[in-house]
Amino acid sequence: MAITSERWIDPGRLQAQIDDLAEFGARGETGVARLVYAPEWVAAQNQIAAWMTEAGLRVERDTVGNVWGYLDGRQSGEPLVVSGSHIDSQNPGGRFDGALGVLAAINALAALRERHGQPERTLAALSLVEEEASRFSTANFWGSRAIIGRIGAEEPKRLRGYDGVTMAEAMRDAGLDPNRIPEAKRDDIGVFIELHIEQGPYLEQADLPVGIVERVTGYRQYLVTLEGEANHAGTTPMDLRRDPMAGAAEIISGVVNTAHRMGRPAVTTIGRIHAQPNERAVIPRQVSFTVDARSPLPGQRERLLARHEALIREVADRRDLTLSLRVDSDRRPVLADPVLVEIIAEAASEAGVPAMRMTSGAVHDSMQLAEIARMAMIFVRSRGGISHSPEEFTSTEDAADGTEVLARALYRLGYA
Ligand code: HGY
Ligand code: MN
Ligand code: MN
Repeated sequence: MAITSERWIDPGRLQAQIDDLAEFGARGETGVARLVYAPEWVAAQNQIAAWMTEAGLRVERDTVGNVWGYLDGRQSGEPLVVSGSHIDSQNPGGRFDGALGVLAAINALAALRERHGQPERTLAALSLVEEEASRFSTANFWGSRAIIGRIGAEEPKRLRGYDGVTMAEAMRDAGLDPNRIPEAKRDDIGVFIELHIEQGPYLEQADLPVGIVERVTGYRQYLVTLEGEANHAGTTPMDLRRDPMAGAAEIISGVVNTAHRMGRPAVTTIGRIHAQPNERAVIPRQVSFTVDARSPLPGQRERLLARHEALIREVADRRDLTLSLRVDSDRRPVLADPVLVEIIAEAASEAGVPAMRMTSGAVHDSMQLAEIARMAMIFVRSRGGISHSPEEFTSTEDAADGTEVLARALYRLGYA
């Protein structure tokens, strides 16, 4: 715990809410599986709305299901200063990814209201509906995309979850009308600050509780589908095969090694693979897999992607496989607003919270909102650098340190 004379944030209240929220969609001792628009997600968003009301915030739900809690300012018509994150999780994930940012925003605004009363400019806590793509593989930040007006009219019917349900049906199940998504679009946000767990090892290695994000990584996610010819595993000579699994193996090993050889900060991951018919003694007819490639350095990202695409095409061609290369997500790296970075650094120093500037290797809602607002992020240390796992853990002290920094940054933005 950092040393400071007086704290605005009550660590006990924050921790109690982290624990209580983790009950919605709890899996095992510490896991959470809270998929967007599922019943446990609806219950969690209702709980968030209740905590916002308890904190003295004016609560509004938009047409996509984001929950907003406003601390209204004296000056109406000024752009909003917003902080928040998402409450959906990986399947299963941990208790902190996204959830901590929502709870930090609520606790920061509660503390500001209790200590300083009404702000000059309106501050808002935001609980976004979806970030993880854990139910709909291409939902791509459903909540924040709705806010920036980037959801295509056909998407609610086109997107189908792993459970076979369309996005439109899932929204209706949660009491929302997919035809009204365009109404969630906003043009009144001036600042968006997202507090998030680091999800990586750097803060722990530096023995620091808090990071100030200067840049969020760029990435591209593909679905690669290779199609060949199914045949008998014993009778078909190797040289006569059109084997998509052999092609997939070569590509997978190639792209992962390309990122490895390129070195930090390039990363490439194959997270999902599916073979058909998926039988022991059958050469598959089709193999599809995801490729997730990232770098926060624009030039390196382009080189990485170019090499991956060249390899994928070359292998498919040489092995006489039919290739479908679908791009599901594609974002260049995004810079945080330098003035906000300074404000957060000053807030950390005022709070006595040691912090370092860093890069986010994960992608975040903040990248979407950066299109319409000045954006910054505050990271808090993740134990062991582990995330997207029930093992994810952030201590009460670190969570409170990050929230303290957030509250003091919001004070500078809302009250000065
Ligand atoms: O994949 C990501 O970086 C994010 O956690 N969804
Ligand atoms: Mn997240
Ligand atoms: Mn995540």
